[in-house]
Amino acid sequence: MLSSGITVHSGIRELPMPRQFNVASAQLGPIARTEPRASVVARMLKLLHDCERRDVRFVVFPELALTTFFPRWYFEDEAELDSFYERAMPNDDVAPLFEAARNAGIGFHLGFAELTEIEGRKARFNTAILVDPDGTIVHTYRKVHLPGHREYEPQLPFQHLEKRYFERGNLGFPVTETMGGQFGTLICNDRRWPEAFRMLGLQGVELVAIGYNTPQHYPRVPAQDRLMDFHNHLSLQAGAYQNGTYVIGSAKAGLEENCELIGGSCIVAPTGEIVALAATRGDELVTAPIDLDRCAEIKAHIFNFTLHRQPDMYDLLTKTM
Ligand code: CDT
Repeated sequence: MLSSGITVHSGIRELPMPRQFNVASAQLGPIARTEPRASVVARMLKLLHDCERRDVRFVVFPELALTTFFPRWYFEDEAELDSFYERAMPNDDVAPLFEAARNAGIGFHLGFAELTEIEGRKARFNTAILVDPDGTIVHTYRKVHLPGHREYEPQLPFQHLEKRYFERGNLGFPVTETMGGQFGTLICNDRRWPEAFRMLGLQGVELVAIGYNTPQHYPRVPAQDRLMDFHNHLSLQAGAYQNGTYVIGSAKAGLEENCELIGGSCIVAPTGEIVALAATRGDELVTAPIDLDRCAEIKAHIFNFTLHRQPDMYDLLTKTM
């Protein structure tokens, strides 16, 4: 059944965009510090071809998907640091992914480190884009919640220097109408913050794409190591349910440069149920059929914001503490 009011122009007559289609989470296994982008893109192309075979219309790749998770090192050489960033998107390295996805009519989400210029200075962001099945970038998000620390901390087994290597995203929490629905993005640590999800929920989001790189070991509170996978799913599932939206979480997983990253890539229904789950910590595609109209089961009832939210009682939420 085609139920959306959104239309596409077929040349013959206007067709509504379908709201039921297959989606995928494209988990990536470890990426070595020296692995060239061309090699990573070749791995992504393989997953994209799996998408074609499984009739997938939208696929989510991880956070910082084109390189190793470089904030685990302290770089003194700025040129070396710069080598992990993209100065243009698309660029020659990722052009084959854009082309293959367009030829296959598949939309995708991609996370990468962005190096740009703002008022004559270098600006670095942890960024994600949505590319529609025509190959157009329809949505850009820059990560707001940057975890970790700014300075080198020699006592740690690995660094987490996102606060040093990125500035806070300056694009807000956009939701974009595309592919028959309302799409939004969060990036890794954002998923732990209910406010970030709610910013999307308040705009009627129906599908949230989230890439992540989450170490299994949390050096500051090692007692939490055993809970890393649980907290990942807890956040993704709560965000989905409390906002009546599909969530696709895609990990960079496995033992990357001596740092074990959790997997658990998954597709979550608006009910909060995981409907597809990765079984490995390597390159793996998980897929599920979705029906964006099912978001209304939650949005029109238990979390009907218009009927039940009490925003005038929430003033503390936006006060600086
Ligand atoms: N990439 C990223 O944001 N990682 C963080 C690690 C925090 S340590 C628990 C995350 O929230 O998964």
